[in-house]
Amino acid sequence: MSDYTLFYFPGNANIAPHVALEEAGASYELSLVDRKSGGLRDAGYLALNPNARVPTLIDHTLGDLVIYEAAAICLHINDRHPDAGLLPPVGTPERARALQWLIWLTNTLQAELLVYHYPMRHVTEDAAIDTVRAKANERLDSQFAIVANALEQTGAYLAGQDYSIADAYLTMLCRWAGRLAKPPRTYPALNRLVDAVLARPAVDRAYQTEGVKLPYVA
Ligand SMILES: N[C@@H](CCC(=O)N[C@@H](CS)C(=O)NCC(=O)O)C(=O)O
Repeated sequence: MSDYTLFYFPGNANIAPHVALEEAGASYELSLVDRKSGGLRDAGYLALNPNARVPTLIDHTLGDLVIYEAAAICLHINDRHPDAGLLPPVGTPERARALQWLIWLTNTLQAELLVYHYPMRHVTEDAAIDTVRAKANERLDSQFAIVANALEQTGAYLAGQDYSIADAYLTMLCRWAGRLAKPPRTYPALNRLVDAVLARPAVDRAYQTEGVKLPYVA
């Protein structure tokens, strides 16, 4: 049996944890949760993740520990594979930056992208959908500008000169934002980062296995 099972749907929030598993050279298997046929609300899946969201990870090396939240899964994989280079060393400025960005990505940029993609969940009248999406788009524009500006300051990657799992997380979110009026790749710093992340063999393997089509990020 593999050490981990990752529940996923192609291109969803699982792709950063999937990259983490690949970078770590971990022994894992994937389990498709078919969103289109109600898989997220299947009783068996809800017992693992009552949020009815992907991803969920089972860590078979820890008594079948079940863990959800994509960023938490990335951190957990880093803890289990400390030599995989997923995060800078503990106690360094680079580590602090990587953590800051990983948390910001999940609780700010990702949350806003969900409003943008699911505006209907935030209205009582369909007539308000366009306004909700437009306001989300405005906030996303300023958030992508913030992270692009930070990348200009820190160098190649979010934590500094070296890649971390936060960069794979950002790349996942850039992909979800490809249809914004001002797509992430229009910022030179984001364009460079996305290219650098996608050139990593571990990233390519994760995207290909999930069947996410090239060029991955528009
Ligand atoms: N905070 C969660 C969010 C996960 C999430 O929203 N996943 C989406 C796919 S990208 C999902 O399962 N959506 C199902 C739905 O919204 O009904 C995480 O980061 O793991």
